Parts: sequence; structure tokens; C-alpha cells
Amino acid sequence: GWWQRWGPGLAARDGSKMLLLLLFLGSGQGPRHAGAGQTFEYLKREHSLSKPYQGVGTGSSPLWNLLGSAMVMTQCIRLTPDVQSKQGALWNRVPCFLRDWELQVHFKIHGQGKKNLHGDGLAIWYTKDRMQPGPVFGNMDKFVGLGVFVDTYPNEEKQQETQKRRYSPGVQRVFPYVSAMVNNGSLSYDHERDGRPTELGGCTAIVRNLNHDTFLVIRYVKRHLTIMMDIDGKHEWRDCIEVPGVRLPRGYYFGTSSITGDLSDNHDVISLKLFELTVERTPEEEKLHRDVFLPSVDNMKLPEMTAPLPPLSGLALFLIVFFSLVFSVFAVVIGIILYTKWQEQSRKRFY
Ligand SMILES: *[C@@H]1O[C@H](CO)[C@@H](O)[C@H](O)[C@H]1NC(C)=O
Ligand SMILES: [Ca+2]
Repeated sequence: GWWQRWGPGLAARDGSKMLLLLLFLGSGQGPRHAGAGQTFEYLKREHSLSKPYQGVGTGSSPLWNLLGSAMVMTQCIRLTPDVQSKQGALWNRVPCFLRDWELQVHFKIHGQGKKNLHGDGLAIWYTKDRMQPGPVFGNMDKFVGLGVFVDTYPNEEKQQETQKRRYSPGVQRVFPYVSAMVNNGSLSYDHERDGRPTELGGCTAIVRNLNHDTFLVIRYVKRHLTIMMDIDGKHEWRDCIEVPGVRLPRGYYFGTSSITGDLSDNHDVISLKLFELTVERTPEEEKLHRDVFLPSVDNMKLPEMTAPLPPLSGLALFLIVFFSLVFSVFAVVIGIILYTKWQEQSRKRFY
């Protein structure tokens, strides 16, 4: 694809190259600087965040504001602690007017909860509004812009389980699950269904309680949205979501937020690095890529509201068992008849 020429993604995919580069850089910057030798990437400090988190929430005009339970620690910004019913957020104060960019998120999700007893995950935002607490991973619903969710709790699956419903295997997902949503303010995020009705795409990403660093990257180039994960400790980007024709206005804010409910986790952000990507456009593309005023996705067809299969009623179950039995008996009888016929025939052949 077009993007293979760009950015650190391709280079980072090549493990050996990465290792060399890491040795060469010899820095604690991590693998995210694979594109350091290339001139089309510029770190934008006004939209980036890293240790020791100077300019977060303090001073007269901090670059980043904290909301709710979010707090500065020595090693991270903790959006929520591993405590029930918390919500926190971290918002960039400077609107972003870049056309093509890449946001690299170094995060960590960890806690005491065992398998599927932890939640709810975190979100990364590029939205019109900022600092608006709400139900969508600690941010407002009916947001305007892009949301990327690292959802650690399978609400829909758990609900189905308690209702003893069958789940069609094609629909079932392994969590944590990463998904993306673009909204013009009209859509609600359906928390009970883990956002399935409005998602642009997604992938499973096992990110909890890992000893190595975990990263997510959102790349937006020529209206092409790409989301990749580096969570296996191999310094490689793995594809997660790719959507063409995503129209995002300029001048929105980057942020990240998180929420806990009955279940909890520490949701930590270690760094946010925003790179400006300089991309050449043909005059046609220039015309095509004019500024927009509302977020949208070309040819967006939201998946059908596929309701999970209803539970089998007693009668249906009885009928299925009954007809299975009838069919089995029938099959056995036919089998016996055919067998005796065949035996007779072969006997006839012998005599
Ligand atoms: C907003 O998005 C919804 C759902 O994608 C769409 O039906 C509606 O037309 C959009 N509104 C505007 C003003 O573009
Ligand atoms: Ca969920």
C-alpha cells in the first residue's frame, strides 16, 4: 500500500533493523524513532508528553490538563488507579492543525484483577471538545471526532453468558479489544455492546499485566487512518485497523481518558508523541483533500445491528431432539434393510 513508504511502521516491522537502530540510538526513546533518519517526520512538542511530565496540569498555561482521578506519577500519568468507579483524563491544551500526523501512545494497563475481572480500558481521542467527563471511557458521549478504544472488558459476552444465550462463534471476540469510531456528534457509543454497532474496525490486543512496553500508534495520512500495535515486546508494529476516506477536521484536541466501574485497573500513559508527517500531494489530491468541518468516513456502512442468537425455547429444543431421534431411528432401519438386502444378494451370488 501507499503507506509502506512512510513512517516508522515499515522499518519497525523489520526486527533486525530495529535492533540495530535501537543500539545505534542507544536511548531510552524506545523503538518509536525508527524513522529518525528520514526527514519527513517532526516531533511536535506542543502535542507531545514525556517524562518527567513538566507542564502537565501546573503553571499558568500547561500543555496538558488533568481531569478527574488522573494524576502525575514519576513513571507515568495514571488516568485511573486500580480502584472501583474512577475516571480520569489527560487533554492537550493546544489544538492540532496538522493535516498528516502520527500519534504514538506508550501505555500500560495493569492490576490485581484476574481474567476478565478488570476494566474498563482506555481511550485515545482526537476531538472537537476536551475536558468533558462522561460514560465513554471517561469522556463525553456523542463526541465529535475520532475515538480509539482499548477495551479490556467484554460487556456483551458477559451479558450473553449470564443470560445463557448462545454466541455464534463468528461474533465472539477475545478481549482486550482495540476498536475505532468516528463520530459527527450524532452517534452514541454502545457500552453494553462494546461499541460494535459503530466501530470502523478492530483487533484483539492482549495488553494487560505485561512486563514489556506496550504501544499503540494512530497514523492519519491523506485521509487514510491506520492503527497499529506493538505489544509483543518485539519492537514490531502489528496492523490492527486500516480505513481509507476518513475525514477529520483540523483544530481538534488530542486526549486520553479512562474509566473503572465495578471492575478496575491501573490505566497509565507513559508517553504521547505526535509527529507531523510531511506528505506530497498531487494537485488533484490537494483539491480532493480540502478541509472539512465535520468528521465522516467515505462509504461508511455501519454493520447491521446483528442481535445475538436468542436462547432456544423449551419447545424448540424438544422438537430438535425429537426429530433427531426420529431421523436416527429411520436411518438405522434403512441401514438394516439395506444390509440384509446386500447379504441376500451376496449369498445368491455364492450359490
Ligand atoms: C452524522 O452521522 C450520521 C451517522 O453516520 C449520518 O447519518 C448523518 O447524516 C451525519 N450528519 C451530518 C450532518 O453529516
Ligand atoms: Ca467493554
